[in-house]
Amino acid sequence: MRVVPLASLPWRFRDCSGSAWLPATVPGCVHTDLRRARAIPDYLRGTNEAGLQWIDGRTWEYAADIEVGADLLGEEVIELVADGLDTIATIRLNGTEVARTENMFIGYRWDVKPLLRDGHNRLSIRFDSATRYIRTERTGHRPRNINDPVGGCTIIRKEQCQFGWDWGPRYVTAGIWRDIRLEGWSGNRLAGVEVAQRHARNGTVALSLAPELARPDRESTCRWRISVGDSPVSSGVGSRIVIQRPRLWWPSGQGEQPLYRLEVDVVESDGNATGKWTRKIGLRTIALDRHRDRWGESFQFVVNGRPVFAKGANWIPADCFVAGLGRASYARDLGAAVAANMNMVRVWGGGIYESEDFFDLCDELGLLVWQDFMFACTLYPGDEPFVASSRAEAEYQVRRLRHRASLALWCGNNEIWGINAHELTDPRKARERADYYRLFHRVLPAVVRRHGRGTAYWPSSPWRGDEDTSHAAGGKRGDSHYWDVWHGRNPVKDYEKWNFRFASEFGMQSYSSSATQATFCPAKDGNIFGAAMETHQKNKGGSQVILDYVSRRYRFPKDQESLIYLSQLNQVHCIQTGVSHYRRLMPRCMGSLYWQLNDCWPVASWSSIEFTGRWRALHYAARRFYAPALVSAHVPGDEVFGINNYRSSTVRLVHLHTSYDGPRASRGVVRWDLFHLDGRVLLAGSKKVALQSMRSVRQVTLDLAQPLAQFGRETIYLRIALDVAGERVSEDTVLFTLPRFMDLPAPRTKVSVRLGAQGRAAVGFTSPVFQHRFEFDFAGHAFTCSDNFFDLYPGERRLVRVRFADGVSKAGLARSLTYRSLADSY
Ligand code: BMA
Repeated sequence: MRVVPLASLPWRFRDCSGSAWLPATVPGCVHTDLRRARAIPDYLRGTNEAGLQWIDGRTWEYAADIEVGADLLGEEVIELVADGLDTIATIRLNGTEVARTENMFIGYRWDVKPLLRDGHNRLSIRFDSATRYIRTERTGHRPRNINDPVGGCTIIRKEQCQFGWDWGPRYVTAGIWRDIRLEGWSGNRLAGVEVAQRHARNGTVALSLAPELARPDRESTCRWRISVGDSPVSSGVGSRIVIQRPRLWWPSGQGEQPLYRLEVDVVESDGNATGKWTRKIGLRTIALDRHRDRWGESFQFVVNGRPVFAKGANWIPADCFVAGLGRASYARDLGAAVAANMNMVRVWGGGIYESEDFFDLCDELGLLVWQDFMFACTLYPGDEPFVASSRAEAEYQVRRLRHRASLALWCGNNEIWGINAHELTDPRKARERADYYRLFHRVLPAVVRRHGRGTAYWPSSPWRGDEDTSHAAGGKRGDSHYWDVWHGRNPVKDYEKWNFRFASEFGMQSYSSSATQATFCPAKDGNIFGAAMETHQKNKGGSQVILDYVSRRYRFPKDQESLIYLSQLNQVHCIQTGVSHYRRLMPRCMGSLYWQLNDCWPVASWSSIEFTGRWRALHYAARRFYAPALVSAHVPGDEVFGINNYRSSTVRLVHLHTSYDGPRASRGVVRWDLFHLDGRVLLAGSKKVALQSMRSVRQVTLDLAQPLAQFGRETIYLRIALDVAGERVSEDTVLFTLPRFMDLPAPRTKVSVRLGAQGRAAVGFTSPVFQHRFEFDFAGHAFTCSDNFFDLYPGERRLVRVRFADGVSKAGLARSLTYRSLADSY
């Protein structure tokens, strides 16, 4: 096969309503090209979003000149291959129309040999306005809009969150968003190889190879070679490979992630070579196990026969412009996910089917992928062309991703049933219901069954296997989204009311750090309630909700910087409450994926990693609450506010639980120390505990009625810890009232800095008094660190390992170091 790459050509683009040609980038899109040409202001900055909405109303044309020689023209077939066109595209070669497309998620291939000339050729792709398309097509489909502020995004097969979401801007873009090339071949072309794995009881793994040829009805033979790392494993001829002592692929935390490199050459009986197919595969089985049990029906991922508690978060597109995102764009946040002890990400259905780079990283890192099909929230049309396009998209994507070691599940959509159940069960909406069932219960599962190599299909998230959307049903079966905290403004403790089998979404917003805000907003416009910051808060009333939750828990902050900090502490408190509860419920609950891991632009949102890569307090906390061995406290009582704001408390008992999901049983020691804020230890104890894999155990119950009565709940706190093999693996602080009612002592901190080689430093913090959620920063320096936003206990030095991206000096570090804890916020 002869491949002529086209992305690297000097492309140009223009506004068809009359502007001059400008240089373009492929893969790329109109917005980023306009910005590179300085034709528009920075789309991330301030309130600029509003002034850039004209772009999606125009028609854009991309063009390139292609030189073609006799070598290529000598091939029998020459195809133009486009892996992604966004979206309403008309493709012309030398002035003749090749095709029109309407689906961003399908890779296309057209025979263009008859149109190609020896020498100079001109390829042009015109992108019609997607917003105009929406207004003029499928005019009979006008569902209730959920996230798109203008409406109509479900009419088109295009990244849905481009139309605006409650964490992202509305930039409806256009362009050649993935690779484009010419492929010339003669005789036959190897399109792919379908590889089936059979794991036998005796531990061997048999692979069977089924080559897929562009001209299928011909005899062919596979020559294969398999290696792992740098070591060859075996090679041979035929369609069956038996691996005697396979090294199995495991999710992170359960074992290693060996990837076998499989190379297959397919040769036809007349000796014609059709091509080579190379993939890295993992030897593993992954099943979604739903068996009847005492609570209803399980919902758990079983990898190589072992049930695995899914720990992770939801993934949204890494950028509001997804064109051209590469490995580096993904490595940062997926690496951070694994660093926070996650083993699963859910690729949420309002974004894109992610690239090979994304899946390479998930395979290498051991991150299971719950993969939604790209349908979210609002009802979709059911006309024949729409369904056919959706089916073609599913076939393309399922075949593209089916060999991924990390691929754990195909899920039909995000929340469409959950949000629209009322309409879909209304007898007057029979057509909508029929359309919904057809797409998500027949068309998509049929594609997964046919091409998905055994990967499970689940119709929607959330879904309970029947139409019941109640929280109670989620305690029996299926997966659940829980938004009573945040959207419903319920008390945080309500997380503990429901015993979900699998929590696939729950979240709490916070503000991005000032450092991230400075990247899009000059300080003078940085007031959090001003226009620039509100442009970067996409949940209607989001700031009110943040303030509501912050004011329930913390004192009135002394400045905006402190409000941002408190918003992040509150986010930690909420998500930690949820996750610890779900982990305590194990094995009834077998998954916790909080909303959301990442951001697509700098914004106030539910993410634990800011757009700039900076970790919010939540991400440091995630590393702690997703640790393999966790100690957590369940406090059944609460602060109670009565008539006329009189306050009392029902707090008395504290249950200490261990939750353990390491692969091998272990032992540890649970410790607890009850402190007075003046530094005295009032009570201390420890207990040796057994840690069984995938088990949570209530290990200790403390009755603190006496010290609470004697000292008052505002002056004491409990430190809980879990040690394994003499090492502290988990630690937390239990407060007995809201932090705003505690008179925290004035913080005093001693700092030591030891600078090592290659930007590494060991920084020690000591405080004579308890400091809650101690945060440090080296302003102006990019760094990663072993911990942050932790508790400092009196007289105990906390050593943190810091790694700086650039060169630093000790004096420079001392100058840039800032720190604070809760008592500094008011
Ligand atoms: C969930 C998601 C998203 C949304 C988020 C926050 O339901 O599926 O649609 O961004 O809530 O509201």
